[in-house]
Amino acid sequence: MSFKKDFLWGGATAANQLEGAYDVDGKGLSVADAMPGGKIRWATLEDEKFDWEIDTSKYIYPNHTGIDHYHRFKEDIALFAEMGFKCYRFSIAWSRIFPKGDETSPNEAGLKFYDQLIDECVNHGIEPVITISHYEMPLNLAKAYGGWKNRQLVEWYERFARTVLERYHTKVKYWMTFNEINSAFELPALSMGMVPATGAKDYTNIFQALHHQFVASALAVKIGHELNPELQIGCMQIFGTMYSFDANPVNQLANQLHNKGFNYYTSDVQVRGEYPTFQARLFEQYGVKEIEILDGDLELLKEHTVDYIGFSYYMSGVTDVTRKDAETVQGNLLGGVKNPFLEASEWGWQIDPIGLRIALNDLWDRYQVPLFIVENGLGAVDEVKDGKVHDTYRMDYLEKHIKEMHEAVLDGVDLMGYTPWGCIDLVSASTGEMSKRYGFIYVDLDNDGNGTGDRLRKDSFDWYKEVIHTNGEMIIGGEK
Ligand code: BGP
Repeated sequence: MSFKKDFLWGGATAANQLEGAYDVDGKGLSVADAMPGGKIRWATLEDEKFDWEIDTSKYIYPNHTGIDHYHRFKEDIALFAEMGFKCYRFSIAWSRIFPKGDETSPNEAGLKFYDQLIDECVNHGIEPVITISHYEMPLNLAKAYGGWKNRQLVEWYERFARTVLERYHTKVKYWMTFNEINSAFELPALSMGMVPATGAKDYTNIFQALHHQFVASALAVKIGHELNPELQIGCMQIFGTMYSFDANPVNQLANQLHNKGFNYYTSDVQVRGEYPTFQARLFEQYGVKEIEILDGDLELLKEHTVDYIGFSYYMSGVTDVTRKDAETVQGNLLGGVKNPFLEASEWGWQIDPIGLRIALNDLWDRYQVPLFIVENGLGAVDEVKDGKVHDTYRMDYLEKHIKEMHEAVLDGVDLMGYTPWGCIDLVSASTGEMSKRYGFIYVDLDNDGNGTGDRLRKDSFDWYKEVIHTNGEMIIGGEK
C-alpha cells in the first residue's frame, strides 16, 4: 500500500516569515512586525514591560523585509513547480486585507496580491492550501483591544475570513482557520496578541481567548461550507508526541494529563464540536474558575466542526515530574526533559521520526478524520560551498519521517498530504533569525538582511523532486 494517488506533496510557509514588504500597498502592522528578531525574542515577549512598540534603535526586525517574496513570488512558485509540488501551504497576512483589523471594508491592494499569488499557483497546477491566520493578526487588535481575550475579535476575524473565503473559494479548496491554535498555552503573544502586560499570564484570559478562537473558527467553517460544501476546512495544531520518562505511574499520569491539555484539548473542541469532559479538571489545574460562553456558542461549535486535522510535527517530548535535577531541553513549545534515545537539532529540538507514526496513529484512533502533516522539517545552519548546499542532514531527517508516515498509512491512518515547513528559507518564528534554515531552496540573506536575496537549489531540491515524482516510492519502494 502506497501513499494515495492524489497525495498532497508540497511545502509550507507563513506570510509574516517570507513576504517582507511589511508596509507596502496599504498593509498595516501585524503583531509579527512588532516582535524583535534574534535570540532575545522570547525573553522580550515575556517581559512585563513589553508593549508592542517597534524600536529599531534597539532591535532588528528581519521579517520586515523577509525574503521579499511579495515581489519575487513568481520566481518562488516557479521553483516549487519545478520540484513538482502538488500543493503549497501559505497564509494570508490579515493586516494586508484589514490593516487595523477593525475596518468595515478591505484593502483591495492586499486582496489583489493574493489574487496573483493564487493564480500563479493554479497556473502551475499547484493546489493552494491557505492558513487564514498564522501568527500575524493586526497589531492594532493586540494594542488597542488586548488581543483574543476580547470578544470583539470574533466579529473582525469573521469579516476577514468571509472576505477571503468569498474572494478565493472558487480557486482554493483547502483551508485552515488558525495556525497552531494550541500554542496559546505557551506563546500567547504570537497566536493571541496577548503579552504579560495585557494579561497573558492569567490562564482565565488564555482559555477565554481560546473560546473566542473556537467560535471564530466555527464561523469560518460555516461560511466556507455555505459557499461550497466541498471546501475542506481544517484546524491546525502542534502535535508533540509525549512520553513518560519511566514506568512510574506518577510520571505516566502526568504525561497523560499533559497530552490531554496540550495535544487534545483544542482538537476535541474543533473536531468533536464540544468541550471535553476533562475541561473542569483542566481549568482546576490552571486556576481558571469560569469563562464567558454566550448563548448559541456551543451550538455553533457543534454544528461547524472541521473536515480534517492539520498539524505540525517537529519533535517529541518527555514528561518527568519525579527527578528535580533532570537535564531539560528546548523545543517547538515543548520543553521537558532530555530523551536519552534521541538526537537533537542544532536548536535542541529532539528528532523523533517514530514519534510521528505514533502521533498519526493517536490522532486517527481518537478522531477518525483525515490528517494532514502541514509542517515538519529540520532547522539547520546551511553552508554554501562553490554555489552548492550539500544538506544531507535535511534529506536524512525528512526521509526518516516519510518512512514513518508510510508506516502509519500501513497502520490504517488516512493521511492527506505532507508539506514540509519553510520549503524556501525564511525567517524563523521562534528566534526571528534567517540562519535557522529549513528550505529546499537557499536564500542568500543573513540575519542582518545582508546578501543578494538570490535563490539557490540545495541538494535536497532534486531529492524532494524525485520523492514527489515517485509519490514517495523512492523512499518506501523495495522495502515491502
Ligand atoms: C511552527 C510555526 C511556524 C514555523 C515553525 C518552525 O511552530 O507554525 O511558523 O516557523 O514552527 O519554527 P521556527 O521557525 O521557530 O524554527
